[in-house]
Amino acid sequence: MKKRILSGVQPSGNIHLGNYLGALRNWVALQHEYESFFCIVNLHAITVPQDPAELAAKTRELARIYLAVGIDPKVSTIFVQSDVSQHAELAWVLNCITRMSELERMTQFKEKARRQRENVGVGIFDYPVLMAADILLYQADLVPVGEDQKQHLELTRDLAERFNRDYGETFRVPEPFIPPVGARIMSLSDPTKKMSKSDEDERGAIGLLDDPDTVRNKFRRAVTDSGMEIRFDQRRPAIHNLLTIYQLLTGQTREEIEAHFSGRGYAQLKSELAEVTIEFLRPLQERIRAVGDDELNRLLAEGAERARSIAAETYRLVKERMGLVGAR
Ligand code: AQP
Repeated sequence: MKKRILSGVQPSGNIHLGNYLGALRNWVALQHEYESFFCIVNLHAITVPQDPAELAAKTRELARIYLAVGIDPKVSTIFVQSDVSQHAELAWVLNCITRMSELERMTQFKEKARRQRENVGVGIFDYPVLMAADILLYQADLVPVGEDQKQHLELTRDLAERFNRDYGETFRVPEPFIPPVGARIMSLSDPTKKMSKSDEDERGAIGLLDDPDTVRNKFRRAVTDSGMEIRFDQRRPAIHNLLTIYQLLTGQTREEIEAHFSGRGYAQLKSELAEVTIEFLRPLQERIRAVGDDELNRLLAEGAERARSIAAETYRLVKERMGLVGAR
């Protein structure tokens, strides 16, 4: 039997190169080796306020992006989280075995709470528990994510182990899969922060749907470090970030890239990187536009049905283990 993977992206804003290089790209590579479930995590997206019409549109846009980057619905299951009610149900159960102190420690919560300061939603606080439910429902062996999700994965493992210990063997304990390169693509306007959909400064992220002029402008205005040399050097995070994006999009080795840019300036790097990115995005955007509405509806309905069958079986077991029974 193939091992299983599960991962997801929130339909909360413009999907960017960080999401692609840190997550989606690896899903495509892994899907033939693993039985794969790729979720559009709209229940996670509503942990911050969303415009309903926009959320619905972004959910469908993200499904198109999954298909366009190369997720093959013949081998992978693509579905929308809110189509499978067991995600929210299992999250409640897991809430009851999670400690406040565990969630208070989460870096993402602390960062988002700091940005929102007043009226921080309970949903943001509880986000990692819902994520644990997403993963454990499918008995995933592996969870391909960017570096930022590592801490959440550790909590998922702890909750699975705790439940198994207290109620009997129920969940598979998943491992994170974090790519060796690209796990943390940084903001173009502040290379100390990760590239993020929710960044107020839109210049920090290259959206997968950005047009060529926008891409050129964003790279042109990207922050650089002091110094002149174009080398992969962790101590110069801005250039390191630009070079990492270049490396992942061209498939060239670091040595080839350093040799290519030897004696050239930052402006050259930025303009070549912009063109490489535009050439990568052009066919991707065409494929996104080519996915028809009917095709999308059919795929999402099939995906939800397949996901539901597995989620229902796990949740039935959870209820049995916990004594959650009613009429027989
Ligand atoms: N900058 C990044 N570099 C590498 N991987 C990244 N991921 C996100 N940002 C980077 C990975 O993308 C997947 C989906 O992320 P998400 O939508 O669930 O939310 P996120 O991690 O919180 O990403 P954003 O873009 O920062 O969204 P907002 O601003 O809405 O919170 C995950 O696997 C993540 O690791």
